[in-house]
Amino acid sequence: MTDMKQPNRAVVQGRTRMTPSEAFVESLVAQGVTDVFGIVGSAYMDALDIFPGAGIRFIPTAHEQGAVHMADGYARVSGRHGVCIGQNGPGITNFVTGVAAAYWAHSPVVVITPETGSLTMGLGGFQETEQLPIFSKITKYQGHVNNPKRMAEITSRCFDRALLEMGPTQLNIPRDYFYGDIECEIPQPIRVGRGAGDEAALDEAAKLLAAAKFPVILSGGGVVMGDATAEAVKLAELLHAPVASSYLHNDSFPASHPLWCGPLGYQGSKAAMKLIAQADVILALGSRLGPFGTLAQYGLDYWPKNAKIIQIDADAKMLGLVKPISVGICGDARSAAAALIERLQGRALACQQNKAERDTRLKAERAAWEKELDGWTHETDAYSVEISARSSFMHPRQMLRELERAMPRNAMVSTDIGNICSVSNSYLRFDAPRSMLAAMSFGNCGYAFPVICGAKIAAPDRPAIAYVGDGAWGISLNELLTCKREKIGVTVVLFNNGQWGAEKKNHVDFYSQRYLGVELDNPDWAGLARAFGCDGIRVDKVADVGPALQQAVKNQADGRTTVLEMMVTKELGDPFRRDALSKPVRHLDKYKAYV
Ligand SMILES: Cc1ncc(C[n+]2csc(CCOP(=O)(O)OP(=O)(O)O)c2C)c(N)n1
Ligand SMILES: [Mg+2]
Repeated sequence: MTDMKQPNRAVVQGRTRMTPSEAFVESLVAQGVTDVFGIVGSAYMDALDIFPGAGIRFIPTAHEQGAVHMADGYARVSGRHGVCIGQNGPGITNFVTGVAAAYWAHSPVVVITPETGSLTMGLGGFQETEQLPIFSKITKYQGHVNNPKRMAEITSRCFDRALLEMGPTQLNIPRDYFYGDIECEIPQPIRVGRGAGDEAALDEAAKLLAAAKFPVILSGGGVVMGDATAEAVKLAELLHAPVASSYLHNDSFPASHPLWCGPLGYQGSKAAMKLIAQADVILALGSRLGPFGTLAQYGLDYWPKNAKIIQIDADAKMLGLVKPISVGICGDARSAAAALIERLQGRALACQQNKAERDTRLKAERAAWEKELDGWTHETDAYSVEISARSSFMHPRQMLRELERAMPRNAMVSTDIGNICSVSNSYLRFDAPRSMLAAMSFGNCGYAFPVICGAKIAAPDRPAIAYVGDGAWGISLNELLTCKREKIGVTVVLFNNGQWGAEKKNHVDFYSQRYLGVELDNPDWAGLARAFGCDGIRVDKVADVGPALQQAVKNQADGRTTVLEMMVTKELGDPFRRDALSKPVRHLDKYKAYV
């Protein structure tokens, strides 16, 4: 017998007799898995038992939703699979929100769902539900082990497909199929590169860029996921093109670069919006051009009506889906950008002629936006001015600017869904990719904290910070238990405004301040963190923000999580869904007052 304390990462070679549990675990090792998140359950205990021998760490979480989010954060930061597992039935249904979030974050998460036993399925025994239909619309692939002999094959396919399609896959395993004797070979991982895309389309794109008088690059999540930052920078420099980031992908272009303009979309950069509005050619590099991300903001309807759009995306189905395009290229952002550089280098470019003039415009827009942000210390609408006058707490924008100043190098920041988290978009700047972990298009409150925990496990040496509103905190704070037990040292910047602010803003703007279900009655959050065995610091002065953040980040080195309870006023920034709300209309007499 081997030493139980010594993990062995060498995968068994050739056709070999083993149990399905062994085939499953060996397949995880073959795919490079070192960490699995979940809550323990009898359904898969036979496999879990041998994780230590395979060198796989099991990270027990407080809630299965937390486990998926952690796997998501882990995947987004490492570029490798995130993996989660749970008990059949309720453990698996607890995964749902996390899987939907990972789907829209394009995270290669493998969701392992042990199922009720094959011999009792349909009889309504214990913890039984059909687990495939539940995830059918939020996974890229669903593998069902329909015979224990296929355990290794189907397990491996779920891993291959998660990376191929950049999204969650489900591995569904009837729980009795972990037992028995099988003979099988552990498959090698299959990794397929997409390359740069169609030659003719690349030629056409190069022609448009060479003729462009005001090209603008829109760098998207594909630049981050495709490790294409260096190519994006080179292409931007070649064209001397301003670079806007797509919504919530602020880490897709280095903020310290002179061509950086900041993000488009909700609470994004006016400089980016005003510059892209002038473009005659837009190169959308690694972006699906999601509809929410290009909505008008600050009264600026900035998406140019007549510009030619070149769209590069690794998923062919995204090309031209949302915005009309001139050229669509299905390719990896890095290879496609390199192919364009090759075609444009040494060629006469129309945009070289007005380079100086374009540069002046770029610098002016950047400077104007910074100046505006410097002066924008609080919200100026009537509600915000009145409500904050009654408070001695910090203005959210002042606090966010201060956090920006104090942000440690190479930090990873996750952001939740809420009014202050949204406003933070203007103040989140990164030099490295895989640094911004926003709740993406699924938009669920409760995302940021577990995600940063997973990110920290993937990158223990990087500062890990979550921005969370107090409402969203109530959904997710249970994972403090995991931080304490597993010694995961992260920093939670908790915005205490005593309300579900983002929704309250709709009451202010559209429902004549008829507040319903938006007030919170908070405990002492910093004290509560200490009760969990973590650190808690209450901050109510702007001058204390930086030192508190530095202290909290220092605590991370000792595996200590700190909650910074930021006392802020109740003022509120622009609403999320101005696009989707309208003033109430009531026809029935009994509701006539509700307008
Ligand atoms: C799981 C989930 N439930 C409800 C919502 C709707 N929602 C969006 S923002 C928001 C308020 C967030 O409040 P808080 O976390 O306190 O942040 P704040 O807006 O106050 O900054 C709510 C309830 C959501 N996005 N996700
Ligand atoms: Mg709040």
